[in-house]
Amino acid sequence: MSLTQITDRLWVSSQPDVEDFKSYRDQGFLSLVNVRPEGEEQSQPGNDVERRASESAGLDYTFIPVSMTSITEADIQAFGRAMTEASGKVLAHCKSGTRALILYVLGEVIDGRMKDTEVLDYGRKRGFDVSMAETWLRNRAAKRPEVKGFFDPRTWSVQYVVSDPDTGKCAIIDPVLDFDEKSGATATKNADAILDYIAARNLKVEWILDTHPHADHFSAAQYLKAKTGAPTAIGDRVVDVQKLWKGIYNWPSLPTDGSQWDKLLADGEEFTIGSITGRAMFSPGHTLASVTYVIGEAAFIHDTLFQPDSGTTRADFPGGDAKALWNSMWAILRLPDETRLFTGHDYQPHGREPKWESTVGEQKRSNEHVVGIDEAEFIRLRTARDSMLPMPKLILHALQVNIRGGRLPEPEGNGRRYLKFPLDALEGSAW
Ligand SMILES: N[C@@H](CCC(=O)N[C@@H](CS)C(=O)NCC(=O)O)C(=O)O
Ligand SMILES: [Fe+2]
Repeated sequence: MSLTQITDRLWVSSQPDVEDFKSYRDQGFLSLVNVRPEGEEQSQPGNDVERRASESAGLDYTFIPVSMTSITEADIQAFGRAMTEASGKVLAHCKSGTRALILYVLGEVIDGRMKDTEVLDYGRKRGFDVSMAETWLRNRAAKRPEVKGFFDPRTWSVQYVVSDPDTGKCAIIDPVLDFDEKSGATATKNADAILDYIAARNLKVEWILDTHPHADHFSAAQYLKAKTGAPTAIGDRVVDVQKLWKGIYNWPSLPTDGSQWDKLLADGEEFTIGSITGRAMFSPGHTLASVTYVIGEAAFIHDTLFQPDSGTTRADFPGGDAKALWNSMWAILRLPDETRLFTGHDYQPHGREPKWESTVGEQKRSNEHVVGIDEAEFIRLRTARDSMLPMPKLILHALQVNIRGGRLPEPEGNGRRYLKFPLDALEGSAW
């Protein structure tokens, strides 16, 4: 097995033997990236073995499982992160080394350091056929809208900027306002990263959309509205969520008419992002008000389906319903097979890098909560799993902000804002 040097930092190779990991460390490698999905071949050691062998050899380890046809921008971002975070030489491998090199060159093209016309030659000079990278770039150029995901590792949330390449108009979906529950501090790091992206591309924000009132993070909708002037919107059933939580918080002065948003979208209602049409598709189950945004040939499905290796979302919050979730999930799966699906969370099973894009076809082929599962079985497995899950740590913090469209509580006389917690109001306690 030979290593091929790509840059002064990156080497790629075919499947290495875990016995050799220590010698790689001795040769100055500090980081190992495995891009092979589990079970490609019987002889491959697999993620767990490689992770343990890396740790004991003193190598950082990153797991980005991809097949030639399943590479997404999240994988390319993860590869780039593994490269920038490594403080020295990186060895990336798959079966032959080609996929590892493809992830690298795609990152170079996306970040503007390589031209797409240079890709084939770059690979050939190093002994690899990277024509799949060219195909990937061609497919991407043909897709509308352009979608950029921003992963928040604190809450495992994915925020999106969805833009129309023809007009430079965009929407922001499910932005996160940072909150540190231990200190009570708030910050705008996530939202500012989105604003930086928008400014760098000279995009104009037409909509700030939330898919539902989130139970695990504050929405940054109000902050972004103040910064961009764009209107906020959510599904019109949010009024039912407001009524429900108004009772839980004993909050008589809370208006429950949705007036905290600029626009309430009805089921099927359309909106535009430049020349692209979007549509709100009612998707209850996780919450009473959840919506999927179908924008061009992409759908933002948030907390219905996760990535195919992670099943579906929970349906046990107040107002949640497993049967409604089943119906919502199948309404999404009846979209055309090639529809790109963008999920709202990724909980990184087996320590793989975060991922957020799939297609209807992939979900139907491989999601464990879809394949071979009927409605009764889904409700049974969903309810059984939900009964084991603790409440999200920020549910009581987040709802009182998010049912007001992402507004923090008004400051009190001393200028400070305070949250309020009902005691013994929710099921799902830790004992
Ligand atoms: N550990 C997380 C869990 C958050 C959570 O419950 N997320 C919801 C979506 S808002 C979910 O569906 N989780 C699925 C799961 O945990 O299996 C937290 O405390 O914030
Ligand atoms: Fe959620």
